[in-house]
Amino acid sequence: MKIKEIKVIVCSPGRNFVTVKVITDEGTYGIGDATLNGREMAVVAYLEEHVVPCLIGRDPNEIEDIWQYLYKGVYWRKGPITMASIAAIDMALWDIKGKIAGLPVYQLLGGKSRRGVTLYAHANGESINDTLDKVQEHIDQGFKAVRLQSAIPGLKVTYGVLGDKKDYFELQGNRPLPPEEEWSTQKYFNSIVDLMRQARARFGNEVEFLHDVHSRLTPIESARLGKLMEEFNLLFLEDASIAENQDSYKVIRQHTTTPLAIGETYNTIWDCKDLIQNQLIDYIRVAATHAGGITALRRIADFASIYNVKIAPHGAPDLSPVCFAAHMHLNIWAPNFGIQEFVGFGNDKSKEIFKHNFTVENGMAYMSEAPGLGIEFDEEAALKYPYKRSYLPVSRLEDGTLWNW
Ligand code: CS2
Ligand code: MG
Repeated sequence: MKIKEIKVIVCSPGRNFVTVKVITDEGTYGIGDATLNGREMAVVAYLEEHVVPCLIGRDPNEIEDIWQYLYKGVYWRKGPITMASIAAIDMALWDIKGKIAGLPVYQLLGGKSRRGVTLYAHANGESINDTLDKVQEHIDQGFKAVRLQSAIPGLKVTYGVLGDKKDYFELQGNRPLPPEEEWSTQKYFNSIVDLMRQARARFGNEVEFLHDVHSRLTPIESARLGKLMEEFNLLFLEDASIAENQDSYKVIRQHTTTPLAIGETYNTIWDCKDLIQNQLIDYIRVAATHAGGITALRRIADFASIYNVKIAPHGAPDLSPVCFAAHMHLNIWAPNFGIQEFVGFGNDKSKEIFKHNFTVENGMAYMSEAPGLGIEFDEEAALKYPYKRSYLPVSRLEDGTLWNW
């Protein structure tokens, strides 16, 4: 069997998604996600100009060799563009291998380690009450874990809450430019403890709470937040400080026992190694799409399991349903699976394009037993929703200083 053709298809059913379709000379095909929010077309060019030409004619069964070929062969290793490109090819090759074997990919990874995949939902609110009402909605749907993000009094918009805007396209206005948001650590500290205190008062200790700091605090501020959060018994505090400065987690760890999660912007095992090896984090949140696919995430999961660090893959709305499918196979297999972020299966347009049999019930997701990744991509439907340039926001302190979004 040989790779005959590779298509790179961009669509925008609500968010921009980049999907790769690898087609073999025997007609079997596989799909993969290459979506890098805000830089989609750079990945498309990387794939079309550089990756596709050197894979035509290769044997799709050689997943590991093709992974090494694209990772080591490029010489300029790592980085979000390279790793999203490798990831999409990798997912598609696992999809093909599962279809050839007539087995779901998780069976090729070693089978199920659990009945279902525990999910956490998002409660994003314009006020503390609004956020807690959203928590109630998720509890009513059976979720056992909810991430809480609330508007910060005195700041117009902040991560997770868009004010009166329905999405990032609307937030950035007609001429797409990165929307500018304000940040104040003091205003944040004035509201975050209240949010968690009121949440525990209303819901008790049965439901797990999570919170995403989104890398906005300095190391010592993160340490202080971690301490303040201890009484609220969070499942984890995410991206407490900037991801590049891994030493900051030594500072945070010294001051608090609040569990720490990081990894959504990491692209390789090298980004995670020291944090895992030195027991500075408790959950690794790398996404298959951004860290080199199923082959890479399996390696990171295995490495993390040695240190009792669990995987909690990133699952934001700007990762496509194909990435979610890949995560489901890794999550149902990984002995050290922790929890999966879940924001729904997208809008009707997205469901028209991406078809699958994964189900969600009582806050748990259940596998599709279809061969391969268990998700189909409707190219014709995708063509109805063309790409729209969009940017992620930037954040400025009140004095105008550019800060971490
Ligand atoms: C966030 C993401 O879900 C999360 O944990 O950090 O929503 C993140 O902001 C986006 O994926 C950026 O594109
Ligand atoms: Mg996050």
